[in-house]
Amino acid sequence: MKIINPKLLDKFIKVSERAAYGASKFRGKNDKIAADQAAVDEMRSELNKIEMRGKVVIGEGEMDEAPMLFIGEKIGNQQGDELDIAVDPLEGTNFTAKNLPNAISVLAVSNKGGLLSAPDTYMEKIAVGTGLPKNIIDLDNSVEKNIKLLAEAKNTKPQNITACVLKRSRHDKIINSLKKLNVKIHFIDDGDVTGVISVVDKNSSIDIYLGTGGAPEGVLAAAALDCLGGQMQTRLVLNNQEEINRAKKLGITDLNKKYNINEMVNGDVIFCATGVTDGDMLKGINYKDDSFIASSYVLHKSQKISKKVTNIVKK
Ligand code: VTB
Repeated sequence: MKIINPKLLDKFIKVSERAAYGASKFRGKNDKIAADQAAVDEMRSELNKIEMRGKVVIGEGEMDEAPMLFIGEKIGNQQGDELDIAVDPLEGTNFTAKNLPNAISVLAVSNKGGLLSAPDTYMEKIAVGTGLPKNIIDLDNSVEKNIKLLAEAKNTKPQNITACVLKRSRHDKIINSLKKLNVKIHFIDDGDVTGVISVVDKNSSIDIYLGTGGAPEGVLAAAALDCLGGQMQTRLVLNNQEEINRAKKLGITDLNKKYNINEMVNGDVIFCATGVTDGDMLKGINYKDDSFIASSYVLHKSQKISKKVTNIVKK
């Protein structure tokens, strides 16, 4: 496997730290757009300091709809290794605007071609943690079948399983099936990157994530699970010709493909997430004189690095 230069790790941590700091200035200010913009500005300027020939493969949107960090944008100083970057400068714009838990700034890095270039559409997602038989869950199984298989593998009953689901009306059918099985449901309002990662988090009681959320967030979560050893399966939801065209433009030919992690993430990968507001996984940004304190979740697959880092950074 071609390794991503480990020396770059600290630089990428700095990127998500600065983005989180940018967004943190807008906590509780009821302005999602300003919060997102501040995160984007900080993230982009920090990325451009890094010695790399970087390209955004998942970003703020396609070229005609996003002025910055658009899909295809070249970043870095255009010297050094060719890297692909997936970014979500602010995952949880609502959380930030309302100063609610679980807003994060997040990015993933691979060698060129190592991340699925997903369109900004919806994606069906299902994920479970480590230590389970391979391919235990499948998007084409009924909810009942997936839960029963998971309960069996965990040597327990469905009523002892906890599922994480985005609170959306499109999930009513899933929610009804879970309720019939007496599965405990952990609802989230937004932030399914954290939701998916919670299946591998030892401090969380979540056993399975299921539902439909953003495709970009799906690839970011896959990058984290790839380092941590969980299982995930996804499928793009393309509702109309316009979405189909966008997917095709990004090189997707099989529109109904079910992706396993290794089809979304190929080879070495780095994942960095920094808390904006306090959350289940990370503490939010804290201000201290002319500095800020940032806590981040950092993964580097080839180096087997999985750590939480707290840094004091000059504003
Ligand atoms: C999720 C979640 C995001 O969008 O992907 C969700 O992770 C899905 O979209 O934090 P809808 O809000 O349209 O249902 C977010 O909630 C916001 O980007």
